[in-house]
Amino acid sequence: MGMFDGKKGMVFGIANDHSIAWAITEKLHAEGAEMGFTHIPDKDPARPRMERRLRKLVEPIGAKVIMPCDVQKEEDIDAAFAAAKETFGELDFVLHSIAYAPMDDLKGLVVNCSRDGFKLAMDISAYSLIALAQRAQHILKPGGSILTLTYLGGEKVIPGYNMMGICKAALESTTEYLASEMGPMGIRVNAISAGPLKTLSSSAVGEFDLMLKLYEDFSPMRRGVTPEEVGKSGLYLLSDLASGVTGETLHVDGGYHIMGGPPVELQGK
Ligand code: 0WD
Repeated sequence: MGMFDGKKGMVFGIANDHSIAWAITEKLHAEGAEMGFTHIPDKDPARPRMERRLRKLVEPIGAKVIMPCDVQKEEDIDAAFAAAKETFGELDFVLHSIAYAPMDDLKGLVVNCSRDGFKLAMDISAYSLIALAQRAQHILKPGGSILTLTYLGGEKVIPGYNMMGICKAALESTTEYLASEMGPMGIRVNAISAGPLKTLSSSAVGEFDLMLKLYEDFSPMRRGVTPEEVGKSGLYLLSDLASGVTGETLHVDGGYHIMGGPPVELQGK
């Protein structure tokens, strides 16, 4: 008996097997969940790289829906939820694991960020959670759950994370407002604030090895976290085990976020 036997959900944001959404999906699948998946629309239909990458991962686990969805397009989101309704009837969970910022704006100082880059990053990285929740509210069962992925850069200044930090602050606030509004519908909305993991997205942020070293030196657990650990916590928040938890940002970061200074053994060095 799996914890998700008979449960159905939609997963947005698997780019490849390093994606955090994939780590969570693997745990959900192991517990019996049935899922549908979306990928970024391929620019060249003759070479559907994104679709192929996703298919390779999710067909073997019995994906019920595989389709393109650009979260900037209302019609794409409508189509994804229409397919979910047709295939599953009702849903038990929605996983949102999506972020994007134009490289120049992401790498540059916030003070130099362009208006267009800011709008685009906010649209894909923060508004998209509202856009998904807007549709999901009509097919999520009472007891259903929405989960998104965030990072400490939304709470504290992490030099190098730059404008994405501002997007994450908006995303975390969005999580709380949605939780407040959807609670009466019996729907929970939570976020996981994950420690740095090597994925396509994080390779764009840069200085990944330096970040990992910081976690190894400063976090209470003196190490980074694994995709599997984020997967397990995702499973928890989407499951009935977290039936009393909503509006929460759960840090899966080895405790890094609680530290206000270096560990004693590093002081004075
Ligand atoms: O260290 C990390 N990797 C952390 C990531 C630490 C803490 C949080 N996160 C967050 C990210 O900010 C993001 O919100 O986790 C989420 C997932 O990120 P990921 O798993 O690290 O990255 P990735 O595997 O690249 O998945 C993000 C995906 C996109 O992948 P690419 O690399 O192709 O941009 O977001 C999706 C896409 O699949 N995405 C979109 N989906 C629909 N419409 C769009 C869009 N317009 N843009 C990006």
